Amino acid sequence: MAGGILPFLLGLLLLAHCASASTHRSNPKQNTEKQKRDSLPTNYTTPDYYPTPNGGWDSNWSAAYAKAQKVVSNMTLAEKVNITSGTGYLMGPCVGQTGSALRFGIPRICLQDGPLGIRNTDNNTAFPAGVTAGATWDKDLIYARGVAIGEEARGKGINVQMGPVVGPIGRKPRSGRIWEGFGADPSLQGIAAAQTIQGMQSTGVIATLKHFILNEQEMYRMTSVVQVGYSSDIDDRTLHEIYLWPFAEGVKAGVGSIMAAYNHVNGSLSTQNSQILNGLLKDELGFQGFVVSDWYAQFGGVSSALAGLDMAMPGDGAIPLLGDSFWNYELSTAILNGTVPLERLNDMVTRIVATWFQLGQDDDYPEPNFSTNTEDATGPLYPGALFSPSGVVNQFVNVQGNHSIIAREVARDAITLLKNVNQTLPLSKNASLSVFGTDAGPNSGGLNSCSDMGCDNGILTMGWGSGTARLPYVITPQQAILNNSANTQFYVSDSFPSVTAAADDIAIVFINADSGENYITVESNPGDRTTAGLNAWHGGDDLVVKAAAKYSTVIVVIHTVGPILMEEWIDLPSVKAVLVAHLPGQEAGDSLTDVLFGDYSPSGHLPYTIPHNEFEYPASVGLIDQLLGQIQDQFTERIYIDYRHFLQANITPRFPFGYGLSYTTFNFSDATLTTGTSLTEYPPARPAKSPTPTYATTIPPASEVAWPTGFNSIWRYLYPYLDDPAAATSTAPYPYPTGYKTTPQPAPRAGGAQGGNPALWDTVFTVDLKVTNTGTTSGRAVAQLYVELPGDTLGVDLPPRQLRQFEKTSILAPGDSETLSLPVTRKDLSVWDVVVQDWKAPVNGEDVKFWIGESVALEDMQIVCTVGQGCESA
Ligand SMILES: *[C@@H]1O[C@H](CO)[C@@H](O)[C@H](O)[C@H]1NC(C)=O
Ligand SMILES: *[C@@H]1O[C@H](CO)[C@@H](O)[C@H](O)[C@H]1NC(C)=O
Ligand SMILES: *[C@@H]1O[C@H](CO)[C@@H](O)[C@H](O)[C@H]1NC(C)=O
Ligand SMILES: *[C@@H]1O[C@H](CO)[C@@H](O)[C@H](O)[C@H]1NC(C)=O
Ligand SMILES: *[C@@H]1O[C@H](CO)[C@@H](O)[C@H](O)[C@H]1NC(C)=O
Ligand SMILES: *[C@@H]1O[C@H](CO)[C@@H](O)[C@H](O)[C@H]1NC(C)=O
Ligand SMILES: *[C@@H]1O[C@H](CO)[C@@H](O)[C@H](O)[C@H]1NC(C)=O
Ligand SMILES: *[C@@H]1O[C@H](CO)[C@@H](O)[C@H](O)[C@H]1NC(C)=O
Ligand SMILES: *[C@@H]1O[C@H](CO)[C@@H](O)[C@H](O)[C@H]1NC(C)=O
Ligand SMILES: CC(=O)N[C@H]1CO[C@H](CO)[C@@H](O)[C@@H]1O
Repeated sequence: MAGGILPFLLGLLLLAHCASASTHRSNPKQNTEKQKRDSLPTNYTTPDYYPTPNGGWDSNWSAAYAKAQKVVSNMTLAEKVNITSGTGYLMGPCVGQTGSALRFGIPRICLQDGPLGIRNTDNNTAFPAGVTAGATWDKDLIYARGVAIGEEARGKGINVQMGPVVGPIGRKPRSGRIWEGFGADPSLQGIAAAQTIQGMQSTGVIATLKHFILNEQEMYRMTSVVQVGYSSDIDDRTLHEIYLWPFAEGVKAGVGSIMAAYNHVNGSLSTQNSQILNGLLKDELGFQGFVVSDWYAQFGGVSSALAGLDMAMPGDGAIPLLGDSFWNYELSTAILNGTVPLERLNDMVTRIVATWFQLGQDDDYPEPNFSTNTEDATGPLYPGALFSPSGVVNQFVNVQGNHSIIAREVARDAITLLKNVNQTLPLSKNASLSVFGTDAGPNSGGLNSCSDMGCDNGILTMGWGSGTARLPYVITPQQAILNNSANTQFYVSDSFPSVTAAADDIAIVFINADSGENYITVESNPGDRTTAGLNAWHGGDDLVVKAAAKYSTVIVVIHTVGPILMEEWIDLPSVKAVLVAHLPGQEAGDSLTDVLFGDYSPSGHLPYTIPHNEFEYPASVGLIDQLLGQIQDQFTERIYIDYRHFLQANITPRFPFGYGLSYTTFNFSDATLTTGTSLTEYPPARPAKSPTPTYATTIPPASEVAWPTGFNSIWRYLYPYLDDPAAATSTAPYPYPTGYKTTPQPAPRAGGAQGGNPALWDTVFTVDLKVTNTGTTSGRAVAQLYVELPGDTLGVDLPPRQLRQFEKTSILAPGDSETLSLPVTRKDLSVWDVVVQDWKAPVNGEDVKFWIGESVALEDMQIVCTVGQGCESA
């Protein structure tokens, strides 16, 4: 989300003042029109999908929906509108909050960022970022990180914690926020998101999977008074096989909320795109929770309600702090005048209340005890109001528990060793070291001196934007190295000093590459890496080259948001070892020295490809920079992103997806292929929907949204109430969107439960194999399973290998073995059939191959299994 988009919004506010503020009130006409899409390429379509399928038909949620139905059936119109609508920017402790229905014990629901810990608070943990969690390839660690984030959210009284991120997926290597998700592959994203969601939600907090969908570039994603946000134009198969895939896994894991993105999809704004919200998410994927808008991503009241939005955040209209809204009092009006069917409002509220029950928040859940707006103990309760009552806003509750342990484990087990000539690593504790680069040291401006981490100064622990958390402290590499080797000289500078190096001196050079969210520009990079490109920042390449000229042994340590170019130095003879430490969070130093000095072998693997240069990517994944008119971002590379492209174009990258060395070596052996559920061309028929809650359909009396007598309202705070409710009732016809209808759509055949037809998750094959540590040091191996599908049989083109499953061993001592089991589902072997609108698989898995190895590259494959023939060494 963009709760910190204040500077951007203030800019808009100024523009709005120059124009006329009244034009930005929700305009009834505007509400129905699709966003302007004159320039949508003619071969993309925006299907309509109405009405919104009601929630509550999946058995996993039936108890929660039954409780919700009792409550919602007794709610007044004002209470219902309260639960769906944010009360305005800066109108409470969290980045967003709804109104309340206290008669039923439902408080103002607090929503807070973000995916790597609690944003803008104190006594919290700054966890490693999503990309770091992905690089561990360790499901248990990813789950444990989710639990810890959930515990911290609950401890601060947050109802809805906004993470994890699977979109952007990493289509564009320069895109600003690819570090918030888990890596450039749908299965890696999906598995990691499901673990994170289950971990977070085990604590009772509602997780938010975001951003739905195709938010693959930061620049121009937002609609402003001067420009409409870009449109991601995509074909149906690519959407299903790449971008929708991790969302399906998240829905299957039971995620409580999903955030609708800023961008358009095929020319229709994400928050009012009935095809993606009603059709794909709520019907095909069977999502039972609620859809929340990204902050200020809502641009129509009626249109967004009809298209399937359930909660508007932060509640204001297009411009904050003007006291206007698309919902709140406008939604009350739209119900009284019959334009938004009462059934739709009932479904919105039921979805939100059912989610609250599903996560057990009716049982002793704390209220917010922190403020995202200030670090002071006391202050205004509603900073957005000119005259606000004051009180205690921060209780400084320490929620860190023992989470530094899990934070360090994730950061350590993500560290990815790319080069290690002649066992340069690990270092001995008394080695004579010279350390270069500001990335080894602290932020010279002070810890957290840049709001939302909007600078690149010192050790890079995370990117910038709303997806950050304040550091309670940071262990810098400098501190941690000093603890391990007193014999170290530090040159915490980005220019190479004049030094004389003895023959056995070792140089460690720290470099980094940063990026973030579009509301902050850092060193001329507006979120996306426009200026820096994929190179190291602050002359990092030059620093390595100069060190390599002076020292015969150079170790490069990289903190990076994503792919980074290394060609200027990777083949220099003195560059002996290279470690990618990703974005480690607060435990940066200790997690690194755990590996540098050999207490642990590195066990991370790249969650993306590292190319030789950017020309190796398809042109269509470059950033689009266009000042006027709506950008049409066509996904013409289709399914061929990251390694899928490199395989298809037959380009050997510098380092392949999944790559990562260890201090030891592993042998995969004794592999067996077991057949499970027999694989038919299409899955068996989906289960029918169970009935959903029903309510009275008569429009409630207008008096239900009259101001309560003696109500002490707060200026600019957003309410459901109307000054003259009777005037809102109307029987005038309403110009509904084209394609609008009220009779339910036939249930899509690919649906049937959370995530889709449950048969898609039948295990159809399992590969078991033995992993043996064949080296002389302890270490952990990752077995990655890639599928090779028969494109001819399926009638589509396909990359030769696609990741579908992985497992990581425990720490294996030299000579020790562990058996890993890699189940493969029906969906893992299927492609999206655009005609039948279902998942299509090769019958009985004929001609399917399973490749198991330590990266996607053929030379890193150890085992290959063929259906009907069994397994052998690759
Ligand atoms: C976008 O347009 C393409 C081409 O017409 C179509 O295949 C696809 O289903 C559309 N997707 C959405 C979400 O509208
Ligand atoms: C709501 O009203 C129903 C009767 O319609 C009643 O049985 C139920 O107890 C009420 N529930 C609450 C939470 O007030
Ligand atoms: C709606 O929520 C506000 C807080 O945002 C609260 O003051 C008001 O009492 C609520 N209205 C009803 C009818 O519960
Ligand atoms: C739409 O047309 C463009 C230009 O011809 C092409 O590159 C793109 O693949 C087409 N998209 C679809 C969904 O057919
Ligand atoms: C949903 O219910 C099924 C069957 O009762 C169960 O196997 C599954 O684990 C449940 N999923 C979730 C996310 O609760
Ligand atoms: C009903 O109210 C909504 C919200 O103000 C408005 O957008 C819509 O145009 C109204 N419908 C009619 C028929 O006036
Ligand atoms: C603040 O957090 C503590 C510990 O989680 C909790 O006990 C308390 O109820 C919270 N404060 C409020 C006002 O809910
Ligand atoms: C952290 O503390 C919890 C209980 O407070 C305990 O269950 C857990 O094992 C501890 N975790 C670690 C990694 O020590
Ligand atoms: C690795 O060590 C061997 C034996 O000491 C030496 O011959 C070789 O040149 C070294 N390789 C590199 C790349 O330094
Ligand atoms: C235990 C702890 O770290 N407490 C800190 C909580 O936050 C306040 C305000 O930032 C600090 O003063 C405490 O030291």
